[in-house]
Amino acid sequence: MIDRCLSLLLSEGTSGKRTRSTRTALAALVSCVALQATISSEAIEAALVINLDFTNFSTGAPANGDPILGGGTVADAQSVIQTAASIWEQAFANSSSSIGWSTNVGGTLTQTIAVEWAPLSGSTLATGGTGWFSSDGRWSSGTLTWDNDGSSDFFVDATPTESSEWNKVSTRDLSFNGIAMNADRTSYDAAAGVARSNSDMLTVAIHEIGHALGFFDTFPAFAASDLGSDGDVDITGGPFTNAEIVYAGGHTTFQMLSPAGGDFPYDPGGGSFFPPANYYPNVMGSSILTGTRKRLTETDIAIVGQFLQFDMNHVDFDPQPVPEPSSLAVLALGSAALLGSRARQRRRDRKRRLRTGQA
Ligand SMILES: [Ca+2]
Ligand SMILES: [Ca+2]
Ligand SMILES: [Ca+2]
Ligand SMILES: [Zn+2]
Repeated sequence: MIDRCLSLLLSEGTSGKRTRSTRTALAALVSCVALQATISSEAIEAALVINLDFTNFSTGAPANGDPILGGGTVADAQSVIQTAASIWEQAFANSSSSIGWSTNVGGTLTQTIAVEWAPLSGSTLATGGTGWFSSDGRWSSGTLTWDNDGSSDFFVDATPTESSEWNKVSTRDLSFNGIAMNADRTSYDAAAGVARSNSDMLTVAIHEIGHALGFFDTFPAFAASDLGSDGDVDITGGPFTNAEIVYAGGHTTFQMLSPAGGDFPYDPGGGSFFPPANYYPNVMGSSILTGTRKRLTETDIAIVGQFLQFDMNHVDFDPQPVPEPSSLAVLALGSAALLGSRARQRRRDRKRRLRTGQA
């Protein structure tokens, strides 16, 4: 199937004139790409598909080796962001969503996120958001924008599916309305180097993709998940039924004491950082400590699963990073979704747009 798509593309590209057969070939290519996307989705049993659009990712990107990239490369950064998306997908890979959106086909939700660079003010490392269609509240395309004005420095992990750069992991629970939930999967105490002195790009990417999935209080589906509109998301299904998780704006608000030992986020002896008394332990808290990595916790996943109405009995609350199926499949998925996205944008100009959040 992939070979056939490629050959159609090549024959179209080498044709001098737009003949009838060329148009037929082009139409076949589009449907072929769409079919390919379906096949890929089924292969990984995905109920959440995140298409990252890197079309403009090179524009404004720091040069390879720039301090913003922690000395890494733009290609490494792209790989880190793809890994972040795959972790979110993995959480819901074996579940299905019952949300009543016209685009929810067979319980699978698909979101396309444009990834780009721009100067961001203050301490903002990146922003993530989505617009939505006022007719039924569903997603329009999302955005993920990285700070490139020199005030943010990232650790771009060349091996983003493992966290051997850190020596310790804090894994702890908190009680939410009497329901114990994991709220902390923080790696800390990194060896000297960019992982210790910079902000972990994988963590920031997971956080911002959370926003692009609708994690902010003005997104209709999120707002509806707060029963009583009293500042907590109410979990109504699965192992954490009856949990109530506090939030404000686009972030959870619960904090946790730093792990004991004086080496959080790493041994401050001689360093310029100091361990705070408490911190936001989960990914969707409002800030990240330099020198730490956060994995998705049960709290982050439960909130997203709740407002996107996934079957919470089949959610993976401890998703592990997995490699993307193949770069070719990812590219095909991206182009298929991009075509649809642009068409929808032309048709609908009452789209509301919101950007929110900072890591
Ligand atoms: Ca900045
Ligand atoms: Ca690593
Ligand atoms: Ca509530
Ligand atoms: Zn945020």
